[in-house]
Amino acid sequence: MLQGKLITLDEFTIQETRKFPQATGELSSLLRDIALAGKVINNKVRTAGLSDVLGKQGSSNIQGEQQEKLDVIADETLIHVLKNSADCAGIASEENDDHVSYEDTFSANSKYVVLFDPLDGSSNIDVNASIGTIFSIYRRVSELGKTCTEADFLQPGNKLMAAGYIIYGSSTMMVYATKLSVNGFTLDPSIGEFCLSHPNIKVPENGKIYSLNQGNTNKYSEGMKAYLNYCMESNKEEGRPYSHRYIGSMVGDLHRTLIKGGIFIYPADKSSPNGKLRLQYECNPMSFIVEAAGGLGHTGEERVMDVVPTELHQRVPIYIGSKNMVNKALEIIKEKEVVG
Ligand code: AHM
Ligand code: MG
Repeated sequence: MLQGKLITLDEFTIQETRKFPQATGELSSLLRDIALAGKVINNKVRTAGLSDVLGKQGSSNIQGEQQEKLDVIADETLIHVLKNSADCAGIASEENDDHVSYEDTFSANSKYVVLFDPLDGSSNIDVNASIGTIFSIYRRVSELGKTCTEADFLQPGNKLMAAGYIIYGSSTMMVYATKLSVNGFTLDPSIGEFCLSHPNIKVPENGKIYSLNQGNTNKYSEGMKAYLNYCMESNKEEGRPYSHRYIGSMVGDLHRTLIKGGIFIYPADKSSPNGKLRLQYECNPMSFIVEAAGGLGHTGEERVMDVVPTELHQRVPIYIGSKNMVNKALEIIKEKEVVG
């Protein structure tokens, strides 16, 4: 924690905005709205065991996955808060089939659209492990004054204006990135404000933790198996074997990676040729955050953020985290695939 004066998220974003005379403050105000939704969701998550919100909703999302009750509450909260925001033209959510264009005049004149995964890692809800909300903010490409269109939501990650996540862990934190920096704010429940606690986060270039679902090894490519062996191989100078840590919640696993360094992988495998994680709701925002902190996010073929999305719910393989670890993984996998 910083010693001395508390800086709230609002104060911080206002200070940042002042650095750019042409800035209108709309992005700061949108971040404030997302933080508000985060606080509402946090409240539901924190009391989930007490109220009747744990467990399955009994419906499925577009991907055919069962929705948890809290998934639905988080989704509705974000949609509602952003609809009332003066700075959001529309949203797209991992939980819904299509994007939603807000029809009112304020929204039609807003320059930004927001994409989100309302509650990532939701299989962890019932066991009280870290889960999170992931969000992305794009400047719309459709005509201002009209309702937004799907093209606004199908922009590559390299066009992101900002991205972030709110992690509901042992404390609640909001981490958000612009191209300039990544900053973390811890929710002080006594005053209900996110306060700057992790200024200018940089992901270490090297790390000693690998994070992936090792139970899927039999389905991995020969290249991935070779990389796993490398992680588990003994090499004193290089600090191997590495430790394996996997929560099964991308926000939790990547928050650790951001702070401590390491690599997080959700690769393609025999049953999921494009991996499991979604480009627009998980991989792009997380790559934007990690790269703004000095790390790397890659699909194995190209930078995640250079993939041109063709559909809202598309999936991509992902290798993300400390730059040197990601490059080493890609090198070993390529080598094996060329030889094999
Ligand atoms: P969700 O958005 O339905 O919660 O699924 C995404 C989650 C990620 O948080 C996590 O990294 C991954 O799924 C875990 O998948 P698996 O259980 O296959 O290892
Ligand atoms: Mg998710």
